[in-house]
Amino acid sequence: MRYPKLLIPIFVTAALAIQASVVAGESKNDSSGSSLWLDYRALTPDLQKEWSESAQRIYCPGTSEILLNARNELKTAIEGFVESRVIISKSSDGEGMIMLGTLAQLKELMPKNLVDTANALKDVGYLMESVIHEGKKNTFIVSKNEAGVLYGTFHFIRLMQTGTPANPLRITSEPAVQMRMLNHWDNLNGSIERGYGGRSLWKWDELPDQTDPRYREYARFCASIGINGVVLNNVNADPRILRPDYLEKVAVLAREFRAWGIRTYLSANFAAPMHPSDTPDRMKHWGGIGNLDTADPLDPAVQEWWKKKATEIYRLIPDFGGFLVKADSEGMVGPRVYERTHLEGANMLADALAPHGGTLIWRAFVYGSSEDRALDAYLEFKPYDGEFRDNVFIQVKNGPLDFQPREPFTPLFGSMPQTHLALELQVAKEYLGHATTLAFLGSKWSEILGSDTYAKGSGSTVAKVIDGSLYGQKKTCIAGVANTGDGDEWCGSVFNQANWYAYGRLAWNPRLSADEIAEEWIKMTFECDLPTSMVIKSMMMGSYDAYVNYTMPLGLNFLVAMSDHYKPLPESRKKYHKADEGGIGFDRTSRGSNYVGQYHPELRDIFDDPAKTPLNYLLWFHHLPWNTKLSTERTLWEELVFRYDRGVSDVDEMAETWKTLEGKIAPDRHASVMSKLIQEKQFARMWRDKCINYFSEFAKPEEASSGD
Ligand code: GCW
Repeated sequence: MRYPKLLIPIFVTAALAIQASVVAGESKNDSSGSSLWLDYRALTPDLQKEWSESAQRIYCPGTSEILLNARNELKTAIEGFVESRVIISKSSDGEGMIMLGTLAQLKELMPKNLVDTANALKDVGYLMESVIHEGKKNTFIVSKNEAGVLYGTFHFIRLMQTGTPANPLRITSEPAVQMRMLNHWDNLNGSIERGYGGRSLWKWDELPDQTDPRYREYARFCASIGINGVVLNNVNADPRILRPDYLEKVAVLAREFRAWGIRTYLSANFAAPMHPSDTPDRMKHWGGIGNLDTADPLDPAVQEWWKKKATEIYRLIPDFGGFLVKADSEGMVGPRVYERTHLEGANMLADALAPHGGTLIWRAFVYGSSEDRALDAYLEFKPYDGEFRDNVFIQVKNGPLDFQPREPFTPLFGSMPQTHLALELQVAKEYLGHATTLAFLGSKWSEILGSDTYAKGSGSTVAKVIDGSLYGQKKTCIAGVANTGDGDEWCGSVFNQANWYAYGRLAWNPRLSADEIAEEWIKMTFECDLPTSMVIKSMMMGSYDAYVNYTMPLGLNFLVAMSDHYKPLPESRKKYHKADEGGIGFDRTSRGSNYVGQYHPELRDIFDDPAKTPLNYLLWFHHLPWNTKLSTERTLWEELVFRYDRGVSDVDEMAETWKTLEGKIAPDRHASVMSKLIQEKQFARMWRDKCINYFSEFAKPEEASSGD
C-alpha cells in the first residue's frame, strides 16, 4: 500500500481520527510493508472460533482521544482477525465483551480481586484478564492510566495476532523504563542524518496548516510498542526549531502524538540565545536565534532567555517533554566554550524547564583530550555524579566509542549511582550496513542490556542500571535513534522494521530475549506458516553475528570509511585498529590506555588479561601478535580470517535459506528481501576481501600461520 500524498487541513484531522484506524485496518493482507507489524490478517478458523466467543463486543466508557484510539484499534484488529463485525456497546451488560478503560471507569464492574490487582499496578501498567463475574464471562483490559489502557489493548491485539489461545487470559504488565524515547536525527530541510528509510516524516514546509496521515500512523506504531516520547529533530540541532514559527509546527505534531500517549521533545542548540552574527565560529552556518552575544550558562541574560523560551513552549505545548542536548561535541557549542562544565550547562537548562515539569537530557557523547577516545565520557561525567538536578538525564551511548557493531558497554553504566542515566541505542544502522543488511539488532541490544557491570557484585546488569532497580532511581529513560523515513517501508527494508519493533519491546521490558521478540515480530509481520516463521527466525538470529564477522570481528571497530560509515576503509583508521607488523588491536589494558580501569575490579581483571577477555572483544582491549594462539586453537591471524570467511558464508546461507521460502510468503516481499540479500552477499565479500588484503600486508600470513 503506497501512501497517497494526502494533505489534510488541520481542522478536519480530529474528525478523521476515528476513521483513520479503520483505514489502517484496510491494509489487511498487505505485503508492501507499509502497515508494519500491525497487519490484521484473518486468524486460522480454530483461533477465530475461540477468540470470537470472547471478543464480540467492546465496552469502553471513556471518551478521551487516547481511549477512542484504543477502542477503534481493537475493533479494527478483531474484525480483521475473526472476519466478523465487532459491536461497540453502550451498555456494560452482557457477555463475550471486552471491557476497556481506566480503573476509575470500570471498577464497579470488576470483581474485587481484579480491582486489587489493578490498584497495585504502577505507572502505565495494565491488566488483562477474562473473568466470570456475576455469572457473566468478560475480558477486562484495565490500567490506572489512559495510556496504559492503550498499551494493554495493543498487547491484547498482539496475543491474537501471534496465535495465542484465547484462554486462559490473565496478564499484568508494567514498563521497566518510564521514558521510552525515539530520537530522530531529522533536519529541518527534510534530510535525516544517518537515515536510510527515506526523507524525514515531518513536513516542516506544510506544517502547521497541513498535516500528513503518516503522523498519526507513526504515532500508532510507536504506541503499539510502548514508545511514549519522541525527540523530533537532530541532536546536531538547527536553532531555528525554537523559533515561534517552528514551535507552532511542533505543536501540531505534539497534538497528533498526544492522542497516542506520546510526549514531544526537541533537541536544543546550546548557542540558540545568541545573535546570528555573534555565534561562535564552529556553528556560524546556522546562527543563533536570539539577541545575545554569549551562550554562557552562568550569564543571567542567557538563563533568562532559556526561561522565557521554556515558558513560550509550554504555553503552546502544555505537556512538552523537554530538551535533548548535544554540547561540546562534533562542532556543537557547549559550556566548554565559556570555560564552564557540563554540569553547569545541563543544570542551567534543567532549571529553565523545571517549573513546567520538563526534563533535560544531556548527551555524554563528547570528545576530550585523551589519546584513547573511549576514556572521554567517563572522565568528563563521572566526577559530577550526584550533582545534576533531579530533572536531568545523562544520555550515554551503549559503547564508549560510538555505535560500533560490537563494543563493550560504556563504563559509566554502573559508575554513576546518583545520576539518572539514559541508555542511547541506535536503531538506524549507521555502522551496520544501512538498509542493505538483514542484521537484527535485538541480538546486539540484548547483549548490551545483559552485560554485567559488577557495580554491586555479579548480576548488576546494564538493564538494572537503566530500569533503576540497581540504585533505586525513581526516574528512568532509554532512547533509540530512529530508523524511520517516508519511504514505503518506513525503515528502508522489512527487516529494518524489526529493529524499530525490537527497540520498543526491549524499552518496555529489557529482559525479553531477542529470540522471543523476533518470533513475535515475524508472526505479526509475515503471512506464513509456523515452520516458515521458524526458518525466518533462525536467519534473524544469526544475522547480527554474521555482520560483525564479515566486517569487524574480534572487537575491531571503525574500519569504515569516514563519510558514509558504510564501506570498509581500514587504511584510514589506523588509530583504531593499530595494525602493524607486531600485531593488531588497541591496547586498553593497564599496560596501555588503562581504559579497563574504568570498570569495576572483577571486570577490569577479565578485560586486562587477553586469555580471559571474550574473543568478541579481544582486539578492542588488546594489541596482540599475529601468531598469538587463541582458545580456538587457531592463531590470531587464522581466527581473523576464519571469522571473516564465516561471516560471508553465513550471509550466503541466509540467502540460500530465503530462496527456499519462495512461495511461502508474498511474492513481492520475497523478491525484495532476496534482492537485499544478494546485495548483502556482495557487500560481505567486499568487506572481507578488503580487510583481509589490507591486514595481510602486516600479518605476513605465511609466518603467522606457523603458530607459536
Ligand atoms: O557517530 C556520530 C555520527 C554522527 C552523529 C554523532 C552523534 C548526530 O556519525 O552523525 O551526529 O555520532 O551521536 O552525535
